[in-house]
Amino acid sequence: MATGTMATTTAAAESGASFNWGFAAGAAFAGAAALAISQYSGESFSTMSAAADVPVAGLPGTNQERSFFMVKPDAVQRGLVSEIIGRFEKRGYKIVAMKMVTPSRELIEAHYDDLRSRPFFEGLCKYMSSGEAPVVAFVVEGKGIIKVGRDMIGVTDPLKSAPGTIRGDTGVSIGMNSIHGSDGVEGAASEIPLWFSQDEIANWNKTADKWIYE
Ligand code: DAT
Ligand code: MG
Repeated sequence: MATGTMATTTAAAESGASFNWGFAAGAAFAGAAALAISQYSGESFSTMSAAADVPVAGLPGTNQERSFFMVKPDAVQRGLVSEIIGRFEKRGYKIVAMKMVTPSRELIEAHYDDLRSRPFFEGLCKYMSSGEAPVVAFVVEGKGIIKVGRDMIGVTDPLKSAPGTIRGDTGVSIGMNSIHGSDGVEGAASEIPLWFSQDEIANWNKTADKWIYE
């Protein structure tokens, strides 16, 4: 049928009879394209910049609270990146930064600086910066994310983490506990800028928020 239509149109075009129809169709197509372009680059998009003013570390206590998370090498190796990050998306949270990193020893030492005196510090740094697998660092934004993020993760030892939590669902070893999450407002405020520069953070408006926040 399409071929027949094409043939008819071509034959008619050759005779000049379909000029007006062709012009009309062309004009309609051009109009649609112009509309699409104006929607894409027009005011409704360019003025959507309310999120632009959120500071890198977020605004604790508001819907723009932010926390830092990292899928650890064990979970990257086991193919759990999407499983872990998907839980935050499903919960309704907004991901505002994400990258895969093979962290240096220096970066890991700075990240775990408060644990320097602990007996497991050396092993922890060696493991996290071994290079045998990267980590996936990401920043999540949303109401209560610092505490809720920790609740979603579970406690430090996966064996003691409740089923339903990330650690409680994915691991059995304390040193291979799938994910890191900032433990408080201060932790988030230091970890987010340690891992991400300002231009690596996407201050975007999530239109689905109107179905998430009442
Ligand atoms: P969390 O990651 O729950 O905030 P933390 O900050 O006390 O726990 O420790 C950082 C990481 O160090 C933890 O995720 C896994 C490792 N770790 C903690 N306690 C440990 C222990 N007793 N033995 C081995 N590794 C440990
Ligand atoms: Mg911690």
